[in-house]
Amino acid sequence: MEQPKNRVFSGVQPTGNLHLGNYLGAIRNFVGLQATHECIYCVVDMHAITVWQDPKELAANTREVAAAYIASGIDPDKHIIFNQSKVPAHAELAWILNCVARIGWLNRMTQFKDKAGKDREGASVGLYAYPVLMAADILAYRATHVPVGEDQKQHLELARDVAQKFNNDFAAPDFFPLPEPLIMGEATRVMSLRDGTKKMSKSDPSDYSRITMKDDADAIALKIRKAQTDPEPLPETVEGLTGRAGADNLVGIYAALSDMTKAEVLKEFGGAQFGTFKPKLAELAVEKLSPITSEMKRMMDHDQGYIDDVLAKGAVRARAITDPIYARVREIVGFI
Ligand code: AQP
Repeated sequence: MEQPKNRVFSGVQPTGNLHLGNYLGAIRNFVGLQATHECIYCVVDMHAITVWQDPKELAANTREVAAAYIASGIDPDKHIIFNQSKVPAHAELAWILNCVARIGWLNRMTQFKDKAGKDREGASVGLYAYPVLMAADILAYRATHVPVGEDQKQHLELARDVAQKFNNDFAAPDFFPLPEPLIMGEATRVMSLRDGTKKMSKSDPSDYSRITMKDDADAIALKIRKAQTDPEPLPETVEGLTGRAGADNLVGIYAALSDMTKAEVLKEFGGAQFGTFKPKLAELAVEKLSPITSEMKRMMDHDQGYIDDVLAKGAVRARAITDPIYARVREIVGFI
């Protein structure tokens, strides 16, 4: 079976509040990879239900992530956009890989510890096994590259360990490629606007912690104006951002949105007060996000049929890739 060389797989959970971190850490990079790679972009609805989701909201959020992909510039005719639950190989391979992965490996996953919090006994089994499903998502396509934000690095390492152990256990050298993480750009970990030491996240109770892909220009400007900073002016160098998490975060966001480095941003704004910098950042964020936001809104309000069509056709094309790979996995494992 021929091994693809440049096959990209990645996904976003349809858990609502899609935010600037998801865009800069993931979706924007998905767009850029289309020119050089064969890309498969998934709305990972099976991951979403590892914590409770209202079924109606899950369906709406699934369409919304697909709309965000398309509005950001992913071409569903050239590449594949689909939702995970439509392709059975994800769940089927995940079971086999659950039997390959070790409990000790999963016990080290920091995201489970963060998400389960103090009530570990009350967390779902799915939340615990989430990284193995993620390994199955990638390996079901024998994908070679996975663009993700920095928070997913540990899960990617686990996917590589699972792939390696499968290949060793079943004496199938190189059957699964060891997928490479692609952690790209100046905003691989966008932080909360309320607390520069915490990741910007969908589940933060404060709306002011994140800029969402649904925010209008006024909301974006207000959230940036209220973003936590300090009284000092911006430093002249990147080293000067050390210990200034809020400032570092805003400079990183500006850099990513303008395709500059942080050093270049500070060359332009070093010495400026936040009263000057924040309106410039708001202007830039509105300029970059509002065409995406309005196209997403148009699709969600008037063209849900198109979104559903993209997801259905994408699933058929995704299955055409996973079917022969999973058939080979069955043979390797000894299923008749
Ligand atoms: N703050 C972030 N900065 C950069 N990248 C980020 N990503 C998430 N947050 C940031 C990247 O976005 C992609 C999709 O993420 P996800 O929806 O699958 O899951 P997540 O990491 O759990 O997202 P959230 O927003 O942080 O949700 P909650 O609040 O549920 O924990 C991934 O590539 C991720 O790295």
